[in-house]
Amino acid sequence: MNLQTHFDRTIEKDQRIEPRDWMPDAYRATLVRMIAQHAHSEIIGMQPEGNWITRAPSLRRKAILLAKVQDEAGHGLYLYSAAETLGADRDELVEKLIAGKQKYSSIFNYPTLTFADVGVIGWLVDGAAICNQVPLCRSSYGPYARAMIRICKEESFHQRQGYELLMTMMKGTEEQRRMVQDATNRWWWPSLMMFGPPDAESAHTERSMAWKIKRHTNDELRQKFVDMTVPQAEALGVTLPDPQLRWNAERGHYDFGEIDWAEFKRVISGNGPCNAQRLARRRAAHDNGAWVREAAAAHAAKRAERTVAA
Ligand code: BYC
Repeated sequence: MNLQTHFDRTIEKDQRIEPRDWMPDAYRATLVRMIAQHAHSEIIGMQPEGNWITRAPSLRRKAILLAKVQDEAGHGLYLYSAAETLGADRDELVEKLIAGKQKYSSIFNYPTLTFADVGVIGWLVDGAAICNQVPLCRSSYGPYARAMIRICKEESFHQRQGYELLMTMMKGTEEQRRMVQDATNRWWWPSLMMFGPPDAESAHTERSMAWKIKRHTNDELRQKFVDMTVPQAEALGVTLPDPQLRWNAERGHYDFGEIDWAEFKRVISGNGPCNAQRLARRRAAHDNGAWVREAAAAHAAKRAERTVAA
């Protein structure tokens, strides 16, 4: 059977494409782009919260936050490995990230101003990530889909820790409730932007849906997130900063206001509030880690020499 036909049938039957299978070049390139951006997001995503580890208000909160940030490093590593199964070179991907040539999620270019931001990131950012990533567990590329299973389990712990932190703060002082509301106001719209541009302007959705890499469009997932989050905000006692947010019985969904797409474009083109700082930190961490990579390579070379000699 022709290779293309075999590939098409595999997709049609909802079976997985595995690393050694033939695949169209554009399918491979789309996956490398998406998985690399996802890996970079996890790695850059450690910064906004990592910033609060030394300032967590209790030992318990510090232990939880440390665990969460470590999970994100782990997610980045699984994802770089998944990209390597497609023939991508991890060093090259990292170089592209620090040279600003490959994207990471817009959301990580906003500052974390108070400890309430840690809770709101868990609730909204990890909530949006789960909404977007659970369907990726059924993505047509095997290694990506399998990596997403564990990632989603861990994301769900992250979301709950955020919500639990916010519930605790909402039961606290007036000042704490004010902090939660303020953080919600700042993170709500950027969280909606995480799902990407509207479907009509999404360059890759149609192709990626046909290949079953993506299982839902950007707008479908954004709507699902809004519908899921409104009752959570009510239970928490915070107001989502959108006067147009209301239940539409006819559609069976919440209507919501217009997203500021000009802001989204600014952020993804490198001009958000923290883009420069995030990349500078990542570059510095990469440079500081050079000796570790050199030592590991020297050790591997010695072991290989010893094996040959033996
Ligand atoms: N930020 O055609 P479209 C996490 C880009 S990790 C920046 O719709 P696609 C977490 C897009 O790349 C969060 N760029 O693209 C981590 C494309 O540009 P290029 C990341 C964005 O791929 C730690 C262009 O806009 N999640 O949640 O079909 C702690 C056109 O877009 C964004 C993933 O990576 C954005 N928000 O759909 C806590 C999940 N949106 O490449 C949480 C996997 C779009 O043509 N990725 N762009 O230059 C996906 O599901 C899809 O790639 C997206 C975009 C829905 C993000």
